[in-house]
Amino acid sequence: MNRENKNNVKIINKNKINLKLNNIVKMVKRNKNMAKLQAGYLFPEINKRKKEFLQRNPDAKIISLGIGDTTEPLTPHITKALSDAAARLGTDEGYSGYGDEQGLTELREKIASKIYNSKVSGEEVFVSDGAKPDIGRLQLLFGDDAAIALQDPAYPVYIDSSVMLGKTGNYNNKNQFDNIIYMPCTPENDFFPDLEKIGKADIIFFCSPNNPTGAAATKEQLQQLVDYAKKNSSIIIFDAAYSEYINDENLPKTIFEIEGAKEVAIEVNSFSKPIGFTGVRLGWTVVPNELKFDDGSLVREDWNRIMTTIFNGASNISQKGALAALDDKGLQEMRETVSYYLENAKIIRTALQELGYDTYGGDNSPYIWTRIKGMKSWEAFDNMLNKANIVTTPGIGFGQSGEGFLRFSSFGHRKDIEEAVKRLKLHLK
Ligand code: PGU
Repeated sequence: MNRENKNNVKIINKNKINLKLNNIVKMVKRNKNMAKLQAGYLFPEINKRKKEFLQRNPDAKIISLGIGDTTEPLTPHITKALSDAAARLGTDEGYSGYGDEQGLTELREKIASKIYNSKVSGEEVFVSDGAKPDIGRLQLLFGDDAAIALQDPAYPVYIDSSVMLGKTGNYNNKNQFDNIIYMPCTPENDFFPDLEKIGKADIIFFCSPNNPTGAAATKEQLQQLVDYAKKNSSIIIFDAAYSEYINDENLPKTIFEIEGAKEVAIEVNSFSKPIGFTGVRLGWTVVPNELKFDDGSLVREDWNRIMTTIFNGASNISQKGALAALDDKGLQEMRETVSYYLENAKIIRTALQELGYDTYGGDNSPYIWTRIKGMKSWEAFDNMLNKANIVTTPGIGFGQSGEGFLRFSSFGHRKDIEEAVKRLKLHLK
């Protein structure tokens, strides 16, 4: 090939590359909010590390005390209701298609009476496919100028969904997002934020019993929160996904036990943790009639508009299962399931305390929050995985104030919990 031909080939190739580049330039722009996120979602990241560890150590018998996912089989009464519901769908008379987007009226009313002691009405309860999707959808209620406050540490969905929906600034050099009010909740402040210091928040995400710290707020603490919200015209999004784990009868199981809460709070809850519906999927959100926006319109009406537009109702089979879970037999089985996991929590907590660790939670919550002195969270996570082959969750994954902590989940078969405890005693002395 002579020099001229070579040059022509070069030009043709360059044009091809330019054409490709042009194609790339012409692609749709990435959502700038997605680009603000710093890493993947916490739990898949943990799973990735676990898989890599297993590739290096194929014979390791890993015990997972990481993600809070239930392990015990569904109880008989609930299982029967689910299978009966499925069988009915296979008959001419029993088949049903789309249901009400808000859920079965009977279930909404049963949630109102059995869980809320009729402090809320069925009309205020919206049944859904789980608390996590509701947390994401709730973000649509508020504009992107709403000032959002979060507990630090917190369930990562609150911050990540705020970022995705453009309610935060950029990630800053403090490893946090601008325009978010972080409320440190640490052993030093009894895991309850100093509300005097936070300025004006429009939306406050608050989780009790808390994931990850296991702290369950007292009536007095929640009253302070409600009073703050009233004074500042804020709305509290109260995540009560672990409310059934509250043993202590003096502790509030719902924000609606607090005077004035119906004017300032929305509550999210779930059937995942009390009856093992993490895979079946079912949750609900309570939006009280008293809750209004500044123009006097009802928040409940906007929530209804959102749910009827982008949600098509929860599974009819799951809802029948939940109805069974809320009758006397179902409630008894629910208590047994919860007690089983709480006993696991006690076994783990006792072992960690005997080894000299400072632990929190685990009495009214399935999580034990443990300070690992002298180590950062990911280092402690790797240490636990390498030495004891136990997967935990690094505290830093829940926020800056979680650095230096590990979260132990008590969801697991008893024999695995006992084995985990043996390993802790052997390897972490
Ligand atoms: N709210 C809180 C506070 C949670 O901890 C979880 C689950 C949910 C809601 C989810 O409820 P669903 O009704 O099942 O949607 N947290 C677990 C699982 C991780 C995850 O990504 O949800 C955990 O390990 O923190």
